[in-house]
Amino acid sequence: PRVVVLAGGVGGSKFTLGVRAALRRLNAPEATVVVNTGDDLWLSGVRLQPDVDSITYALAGVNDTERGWGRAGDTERVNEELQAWGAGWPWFTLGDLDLGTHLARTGWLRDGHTPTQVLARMAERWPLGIRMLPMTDSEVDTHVLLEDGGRLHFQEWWTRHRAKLTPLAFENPGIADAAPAPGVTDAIASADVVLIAPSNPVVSIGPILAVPGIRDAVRETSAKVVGVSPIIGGRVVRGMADVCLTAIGVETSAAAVARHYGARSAGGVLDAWLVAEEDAAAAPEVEAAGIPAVVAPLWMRDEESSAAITEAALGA
Ligand code: GDP
Ligand code: FO1
Ligand code: CA
Repeated sequence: PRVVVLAGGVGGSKFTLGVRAALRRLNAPEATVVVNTGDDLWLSGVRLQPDVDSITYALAGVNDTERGWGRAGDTERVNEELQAWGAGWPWFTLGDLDLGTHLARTGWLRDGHTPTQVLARMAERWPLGIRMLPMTDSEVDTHVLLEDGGRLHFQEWWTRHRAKLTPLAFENPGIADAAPAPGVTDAIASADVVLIAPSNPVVSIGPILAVPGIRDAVRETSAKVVGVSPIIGGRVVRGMADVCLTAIGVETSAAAVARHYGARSAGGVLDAWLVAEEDAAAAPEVEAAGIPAVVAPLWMRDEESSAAITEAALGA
């Protein structure tokens, strides 16, 4: 099957590894992952793409699996020097190997290549086995609006304040004028299955669907659209999706997130929703919203357990 995955960083990369493994078993390795670029930012003169890099490094097998971001075995010599200069953010670490990626990317962007072209070039270094596309070539970094009227880049809100400042809303300035990256809507239109990774529904999947044209492409494709719950046992596995969901008035539960995405038959994007075994009791609630629910183990402990989720989704 031709598979398209919509994904963010940590949940997205663990899921994408499983998609690749499952498709290899079917001898059908044709998959495209459309990656959130709302997390991107400029820092110390370089362009960072945290979710793009998390997935690239994970598919290449060079990621730091403990931290969930950056390169395995990285060092921080350049970062110490940046800190000594008072450059960048004191709470934000740029690893030496990771900085190589940012420098290469920024150089190519300055040479006039688009983010899509830059990502294609970066993907040539390793046999990733999955085509990666950014959601858009426009810079639409996610901002967090705060109660006191302030506004922070999502990365500052998360890495500096650890999501402790109550968010009122999330915004992607400029997104109304952004277009899907070349190839994104075609991939969705010609897919057999579209998978929504168990990524943050608000700041990872939210921005992807907010790029004008992407939500419509998902609504109109002849592919089956299957989502995987990022909530297990009524909790986020890690990260700050609970804080993000609360801000947009959605409960942190598998059923509430399914209702947030909505049934395709009722104006939403889902044809089916995978809920964790721990949330089996929520399945009737999901079905009541017109979304067929499939109960499956949703812990992505390793490539095998993640591949089993893709197999359950393909069976749905
Ligand atoms: P980020 O960009 O690094 O924040 O990562 P994503 O947006 O791709 O994914 C974050 C979400 O992944 C969180 O809401 C977690 O609950 C979810 N997640 C992480 N690990 C797992 C897992 O093993 N299983 C499931 N179902 N969800 C997970
Ligand atoms: N997360 C942190 O908590 N602290 C950091 O210093 C940090 C540095 C960093 C550098 C490059 C990169 O691609 C990601 C980095 N992250 C860091 C992770 C990132 O902020 C987030 O976890 C994701 O963007 C959340 O979706
Ligand atoms: Ca992210």
